[in-house]
Amino acid sequence: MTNLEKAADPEGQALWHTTACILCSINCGLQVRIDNGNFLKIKGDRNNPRSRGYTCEKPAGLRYYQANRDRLTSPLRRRADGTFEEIDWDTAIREVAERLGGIRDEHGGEKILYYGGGGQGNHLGGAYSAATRRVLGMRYASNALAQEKTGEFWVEGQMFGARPEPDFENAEVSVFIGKNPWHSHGFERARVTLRAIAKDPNRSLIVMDPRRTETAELADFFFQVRPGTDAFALGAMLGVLVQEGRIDQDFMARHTADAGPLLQLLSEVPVAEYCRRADVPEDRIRAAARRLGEAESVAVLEDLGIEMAPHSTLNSYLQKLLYVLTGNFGRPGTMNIGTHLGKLFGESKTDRRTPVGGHRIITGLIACNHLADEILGDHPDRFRAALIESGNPAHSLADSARMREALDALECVVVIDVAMTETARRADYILPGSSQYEKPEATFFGGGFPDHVFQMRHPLFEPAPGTLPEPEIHSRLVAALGGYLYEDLTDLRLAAESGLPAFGSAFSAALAERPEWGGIAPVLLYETLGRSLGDSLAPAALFWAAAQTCAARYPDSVRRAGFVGEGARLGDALFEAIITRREGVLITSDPYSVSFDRLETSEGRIRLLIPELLEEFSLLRDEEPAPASSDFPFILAAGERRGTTANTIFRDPGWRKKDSEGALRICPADAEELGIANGGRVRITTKRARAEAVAEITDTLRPGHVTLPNGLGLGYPDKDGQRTVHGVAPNELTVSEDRDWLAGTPWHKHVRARIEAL
Ligand SMILES: Nc1nc2c(c(=O)[nH]1)N[C@H]1C(S)=C(S)[C@@H](COP(=O)(O)OP(=O)(O)OC[C@H]3O[C@@H](n4cnc5c(=O)[nH]c(N)nc54)[C@H](O)[C@@H]3O)O[C@H]1N2
Ligand SMILES: Nc1nc2c(c(=O)[nH]1)N[C@H]1C(S)=C(S)[C@@H](COP(=O)(O)OP(=O)(O)OC[C@H]3O[C@@H](n4cnc5c(=O)[nH]c(N)nc54)[C@H](O)[C@@H]3O)O[C@H]1N2
Ligand code: SF4
Ligand SMILES: [Mo]
Repeated sequence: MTNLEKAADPEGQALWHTTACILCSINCGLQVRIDNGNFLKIKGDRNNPRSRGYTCEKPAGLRYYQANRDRLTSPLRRRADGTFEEIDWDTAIREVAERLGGIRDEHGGEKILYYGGGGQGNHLGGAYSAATRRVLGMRYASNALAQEKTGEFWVEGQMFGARPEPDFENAEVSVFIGKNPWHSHGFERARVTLRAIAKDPNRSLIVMDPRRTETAELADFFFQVRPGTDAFALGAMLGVLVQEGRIDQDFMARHTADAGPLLQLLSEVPVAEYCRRADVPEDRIRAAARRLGEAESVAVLEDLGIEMAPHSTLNSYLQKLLYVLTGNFGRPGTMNIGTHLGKLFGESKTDRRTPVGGHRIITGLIACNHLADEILGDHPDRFRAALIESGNPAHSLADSARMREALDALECVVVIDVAMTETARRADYILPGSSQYEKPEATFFGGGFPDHVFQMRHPLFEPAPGTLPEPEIHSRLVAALGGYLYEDLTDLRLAAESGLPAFGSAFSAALAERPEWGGIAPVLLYETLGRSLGDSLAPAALFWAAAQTCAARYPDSVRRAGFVGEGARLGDALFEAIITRREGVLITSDPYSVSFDRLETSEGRIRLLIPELLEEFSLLRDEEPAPASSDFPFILAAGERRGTTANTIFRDPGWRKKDSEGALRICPADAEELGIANGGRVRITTKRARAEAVAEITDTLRPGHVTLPNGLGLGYPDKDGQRTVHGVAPNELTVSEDRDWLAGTPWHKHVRARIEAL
């Protein structure tokens, strides 16, 4: 910096760049300083309208993501002996198009599975992949949402036809079930809001979790439930609400459809007995239910603790009944339905089934736990190939050994990733993406209600040599597969140079003339409007279509956010703001009452009766939670979120300064009985496999319950290229048949295990 520059900018503001964190779905705004292709300093961005300066401890380590020894720097092709050779991009695109195109021609494009599409910070690759999938005639997809949230999506589809989100900032009572927001977040500024709730005598926090988590420590009502028995605890709470006459009759009469059979069932719940089965005190369950019934506002969030456990989908249903029966919807501090810029998932209502097993496909996604069965074997409709993008199924899905076998059985596996993952190592072709800070990126996770903020991140660094942004990869693949000819795009390119209105008209006219272009619209936008933004911003082109759809669907909400214009001009204004306001843009603003208008059930009311789940609920009466077996006396929660985990986004173990091996947590009584010392080594045995870990003795756990962190067990090369695995890969221990009957969600929080001292 020259003295003149220093005088003009004494704080050195010009040295800071605006971006966001990619480590969880909240995507907090960041201010960063960079040097030499990597991060130098990182702090929260006070100008980000959503996170307002907040961060947790994790983004401080982002340099381990941006540069590490596992980053890919060239397209790779598998040799016959299983090793990889570098190839140039032209060869890679040509051969991938030939191989996948060949499988399409021989077996049909529907035999090629798409897996992934984005992680915690990147959803653009998935959005552009729609074009590649279309030219290849691919029909089936799956990703990590189909091993956690699809059960909840299905219930929401049945009840609301939409996805309500919690307003904890304003809630009088906040409820977390199988969710530890202190570490895992799930809503913005989680720790600030949790502390504010805990400090305020007029507000309450209710937590249901077998472990006394950091969140539970702040709770007014903490239910240290027996693992896997939430359906009983929630059923008991609902029973109290109905039996003590604490439901909101007026709300129900106005906004819900027939409730009769449900209320009948709940009136018969043996509350004391269900509390005993869940091992929670009846008087506290009654007190918490009364608190829910009386509160001005209640917001509820569930997560993996009940999704990845027995009665997964039923749990999601019961959780929603807590707030609907008490009328906590469509007001401040309750549950509300916001807007979307882009859709994260497909329709929940269509009844599609998987080709081999005939399993339900929810929101367009095949349950991850069914994937291996849809590949292995000789069923004529089995998958023959896979395109895997920004996902690591060989590590993150149940039963890693079987997942590896399934990947190896495919005729062709193509992986698009930034790193040499466990999945990439089994690919036939690996296409290296530029990192999430080397290209425009964004996520379509919920943006908040009543104010929805969207942030597009601008590239901070040049793409690492040898890498390409995913939109470029998809565009090249689509062109190689004959989806479009560059020379056919000249008119659209020229129109883009004359401004958005001209481009909009030309683009609609082009689609009307060539309907087959509709399916590959993302890459056409990229090659035309995108190129007019400059090559480094080209991937942002898709936001123009997203902005148009958003403005057409929610014109009043977009106007309330301050945008003006009629028709397509409103969408253009939104697009301009998205690509220029780096700290994030308020894209829609709503009155709370709009939630009622956004119910998309056929009746326009909240539907309370879900026959499949009512039946499962009634069967609980005869279900005694399975006792511990002598072979496997423990319940292992395989995959706990900690301050030292961030899915598999950090592969470099150097990131983890504490808990570097990812300890097995166990309570003092169990440790003593087994002769396990704090920091000592233990063996974990499940019906699937064995693993070794260090033990951490903690009184936060119940006897019989142990936990292992998620995101560990990744291979990483040392300086000499020797690959070692750090910590336990949780899914070596799990099996895919332990899953929910309806949505196929794995029971990762409920793995029967034996623990021994070593
Ligand atoms: N630090 C960090 N944050 C993350 C992530 C990360 O890797 N690291 N990953 C992100 C992702 S992808 C997700 S999906 C979310 C997940 O976020 P969470 O679901 O909050 O994370 P978990 O720790 O897996 O599980 C939550 C809680 O479930 C409890 N639990 C286990 N068994 C049961 C049970 O039978 N009943 C009940 N009621 N609770 C039970 C556990 O004790 C744990 O406290 O986190 C996101 N945020
Ligand atoms: N046993 C057990 N298993 C679990 C869980 C558990 O609690 N227990 N949690 C589950 C949950 S909730 C989730 S969400 C999954 C997460 O597991 P995955 O869906 O496999 O996702 P991530 O670890 O988030 O990382 C996805 C991939 O994106 C890659 N990547 C990063 N940036 C880019 C980019 O810019 N472009 C491309 N193309 N790739 C990129 C990373 O290298 C990584 O391979 O794990 C699940 N697995
Ligand atoms: S809460 Fe999530 S997005 Fe925010 S800083 Fe932490 S990991 Fe990053
Ligand atoms: Mo997740």
